[in-house]
Amino acid sequence: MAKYLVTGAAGFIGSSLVRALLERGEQVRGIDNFSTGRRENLTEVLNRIDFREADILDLDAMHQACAGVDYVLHEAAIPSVPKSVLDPLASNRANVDGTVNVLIAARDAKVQRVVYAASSSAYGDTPTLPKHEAMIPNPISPYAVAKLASELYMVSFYRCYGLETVSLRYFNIFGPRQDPSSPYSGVLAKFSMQMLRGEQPTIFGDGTTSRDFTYIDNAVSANLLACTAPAAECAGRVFNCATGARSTLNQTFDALKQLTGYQGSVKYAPERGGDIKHSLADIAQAQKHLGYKVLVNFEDGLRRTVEWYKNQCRPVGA
Ligand code: UD2
Repeated sequence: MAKYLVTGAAGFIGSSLVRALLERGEQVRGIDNFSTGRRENLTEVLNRIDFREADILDLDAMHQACAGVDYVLHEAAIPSVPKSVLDPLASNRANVDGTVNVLIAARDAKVQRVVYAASSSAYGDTPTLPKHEAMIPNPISPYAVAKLASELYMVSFYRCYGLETVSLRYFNIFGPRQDPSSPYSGVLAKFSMQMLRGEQPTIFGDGTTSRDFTYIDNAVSANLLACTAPAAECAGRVFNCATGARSTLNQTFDALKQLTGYQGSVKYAPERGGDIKHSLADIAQAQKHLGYKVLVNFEDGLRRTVEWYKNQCRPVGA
């Protein structure tokens, strides 16, 4: 039994990792400052983990959190491209300074490996598809820059201190427990909930924007593989975490219409500043070096996600 620290444990991805680790019988410590994470995400597992309310910007708290830990899964962040465009300093603090704190604490505690939630936004708007890890990053938004900077810190800590690090460039992860309620929420969470409630969703742009939407189970599996893969295969490296397929926003709206029973139309609004037009991953490196496989495709993932939100909408006892 190994000891894992999940940062951002009350977030959508963090809380999914916590559950998967508990299912495998691992020992889990979680930290969150509830800036974007929610206590409800941990409700039924809270008494099975060592949870601490802490901020990754608090280095002392990070030193305490890393003590005795084998693996750190670093998910804590302020995710959102538009939020970072509005407040680049806050994005930089959480997404860069916070990461450096986690790395320092992990190094000092002699943690075996740190796996980092990097982002596909690092690729930026390069015309080449699919995006592969050897491409030169070309980030657009402050969020993308911060995520890329943290990725480089991961590599640096491996090179300078021998701390094993693996960065997983997440491509639009979605699924149960993703918060649908904020204007900055991921598009699939937002649309699912809006359409189930009969509210009209808004597509920014003409709807031809495409994403390699990746169901949460694939990201969870990539994290677990990144912990156990031999260091020679993955330490100090970056891998795409995706499905290798993409859907446009228009296609996604149509699929959600079927699944939610929404009868209305969609509204179109101007594109969001900082957005990338197309995103699609080459997943060959993760397959080769981590043994990664796509466990759940987009269609099945979307079905499971809508089912989950339907249950959330249902009145208690219904
Ligand atoms: C970026 C990253 C993703 C992750 C995420 C964290 C890319 C390609 N992906 O996701 O991997 O790091 O940031 O936040 O950079 N949209 C609408 N209507 C809405 C909401 C969104 O049309 O109500 C559009 C939005 O303008 C964008 C697309 O949907 O074109 C996806 O937006 P998102 O916020 O779900 O995720 P994105 O791509 O910024």
